[in-house]
Amino acid sequence: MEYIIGVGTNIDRENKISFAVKRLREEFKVVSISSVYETSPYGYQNQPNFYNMAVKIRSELAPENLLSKLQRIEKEAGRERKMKWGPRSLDLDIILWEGGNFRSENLTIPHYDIKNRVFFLIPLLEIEGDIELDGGNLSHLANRLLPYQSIRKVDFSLL
Ligand code: A4P
Ligand code: MG
Repeated sequence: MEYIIGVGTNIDRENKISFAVKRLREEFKVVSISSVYETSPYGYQNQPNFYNMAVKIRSELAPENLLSKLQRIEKEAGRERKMKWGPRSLDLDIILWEGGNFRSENLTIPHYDIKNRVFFLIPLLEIEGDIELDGGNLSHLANRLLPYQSIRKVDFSLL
């Protein structure tokens, strides 16, 4: 199964983004990776800018099992769950998967807020092209938000 993972960090972000890509490469077959983007905080505003990117992986794991594995990687990166929408060392979200819709008590795919977050839409557009989501295609959804959420590509090389 192919999955698109959203990677986000705003604490020690250069190291955490490199760590995330390294660990995803160790655990899964990485099919493609987006650029790294610097983004303004969404939700709670009084916190540092984020680095965000998307990574497409292939895995035999079912969605719930993949989520557990991603949460282990977040933990390795020192993630503590303190505050909703607050600063985080590493957040790994499942944005989309090949299987269409998935819903359980602790997991919803596509990500519940995908349409409102430029930091998901733009990296996704880079990897998948201008695909259609429920509600419009990626470029249409992103263009609507770009006046309010800033995003810029970072010159950051992932070895
Ligand atoms: N969960 C449900 N669906 C999913 C999914 N598709 N992928 C559940 C991953 N997890 C999913 O997430 C809470 C629970 O969501 C998980 O235990 C899982 O069972 P969390 O990461 O533990 O907690 P959180 O991140 O503090 O809360 P929340 O509501 O998920 O926050 P968000 O939505 O992740 O927002 N601004 C910028 N620019 N860039 C960012 O990356 N991130 C956030 C965090 C806020 N603002 C941001 C960014
Ligand atoms: Mg999360």
